[in-house]
Amino acid sequence: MALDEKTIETLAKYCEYAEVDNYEITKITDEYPNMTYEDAYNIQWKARENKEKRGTKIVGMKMGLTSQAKMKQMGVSNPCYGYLADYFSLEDGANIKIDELIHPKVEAEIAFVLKHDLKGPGCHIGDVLSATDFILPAVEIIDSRYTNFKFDLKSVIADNSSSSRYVSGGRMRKIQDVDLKTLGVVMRINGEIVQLGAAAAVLGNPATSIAMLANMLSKRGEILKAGTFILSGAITAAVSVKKGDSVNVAFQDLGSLNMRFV
Ligand code: 0L1
Ligand code: MG
Repeated sequence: MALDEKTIETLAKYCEYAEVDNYEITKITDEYPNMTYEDAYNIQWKARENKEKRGTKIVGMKMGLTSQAKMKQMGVSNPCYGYLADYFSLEDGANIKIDELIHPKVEAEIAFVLKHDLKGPGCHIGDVLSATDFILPAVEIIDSRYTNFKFDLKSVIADNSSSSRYVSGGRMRKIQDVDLKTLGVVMRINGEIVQLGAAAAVLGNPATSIAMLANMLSKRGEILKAGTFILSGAITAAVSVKKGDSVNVAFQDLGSLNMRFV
């Protein structure tokens, strides 16, 4: 740990205020190049705590940077996680106010809802399959607070892994009824196909991502409780959206999701 408690608190406010009031900030490693990954998660957890003190409910978790392509692009070998606040959640068919966001991008994901607790270390895919109540389709809207969506891994962790909004709904399924690796998605914007993908893009199998999250959380003595909603990571590349765009994502066996940026 390189940062003291006061600096953690200051940086938590720096990132969280930018998220709430949607403005761009300079990445924090510019000023604190020696900060550690532990510092970065301390900043994220402090911002989360501050939200909860103000009455915001934390409704789930997300994994980010789960594809080899994204990790390679950032020069890192590990994914990252973030939390989902109550106001991030939007219904299928939502009109999403783009003026409340900075430079949003959409990505297709599978959401898991747990029926049993998951606890690391040593959590593996078998534990995830038996602890999952159901899965359902989701579209994550990521929105880095950093200027031009440019950051390094420590800065993005502190910024809650670019979490912003998500749409979920569609058809829920028991996990044993789908082939999680070959599950295909087609993303259209304004009717045009912009992304195609298979869920194996997420660490070979999205359930692996959930196990990894449980193991990462165990380093802080945290667990994934029964009932937790988790975004497992992007199946497609993230695509920028602008005012007026209509997004449709069709998921094999899970129905489709729609949203419009207004
Ligand atoms: O959900 C994600 O994969 C995003 C993680 C943070 C990096 C980014 O904003 O691209
Ligand atoms: Mg994501």
